[in-house]
Amino acid sequence: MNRVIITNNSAIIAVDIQNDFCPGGALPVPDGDAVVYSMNLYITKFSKMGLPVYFTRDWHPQNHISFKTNGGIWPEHCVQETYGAELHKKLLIPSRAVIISKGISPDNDGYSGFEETDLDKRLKAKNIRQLFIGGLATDYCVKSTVLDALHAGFDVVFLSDASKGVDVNTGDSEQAIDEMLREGAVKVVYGDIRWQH
Ligand code: VGL
Ligand code: ZN
Repeated sequence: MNRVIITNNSAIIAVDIQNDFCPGGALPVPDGDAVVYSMNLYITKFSKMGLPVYFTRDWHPQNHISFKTNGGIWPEHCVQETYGAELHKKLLIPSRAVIISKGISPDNDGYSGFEETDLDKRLKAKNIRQLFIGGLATDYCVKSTVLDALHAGFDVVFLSDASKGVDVNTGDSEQAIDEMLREGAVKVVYGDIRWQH
């Protein structure tokens, strides 16, 4: 078990918990909506402790490179201003939360919340040093966001009970988790965390 301590320099990032990544959506993660319940537990705690809460959302233009119609590997998903791009309606969004849109430029995958966004700048401005990261999908956007966070020098806690993967190939999520841990992330479930204050 990994015991993890929250500090005043901690923040949470809920990655891409959007309709298109949930059952019935354009690029559904199996059981994707099951992360909402656990993520809400984390969000509630962070919010009550006055710690910053960030959401990322995949926010693609119609001509995005990742779409099959444009030569990519994915069905059209999370097109800006569509229902599929909306955050899941049961997700708790504190009024002070910040939503980071990513994957906006047509020719970048935009898997990571740090890619062509001001996320790093915002976190550094708030003196954040430890990031709790989970959401959809473990093997794509969560992984990329975690790895970029580690490379940017943050301590990273991967929220395994608030994340699910696409698993295009069997074992992709497990491999993604191995890679995140190898690079220095710590993996937890809700019960591992010591909530001080
Ligand atoms: C994602 C595939 C394509 C993700 C986004 O959020 O993990 N996966 N775009
Ligand atoms: Zn995408």
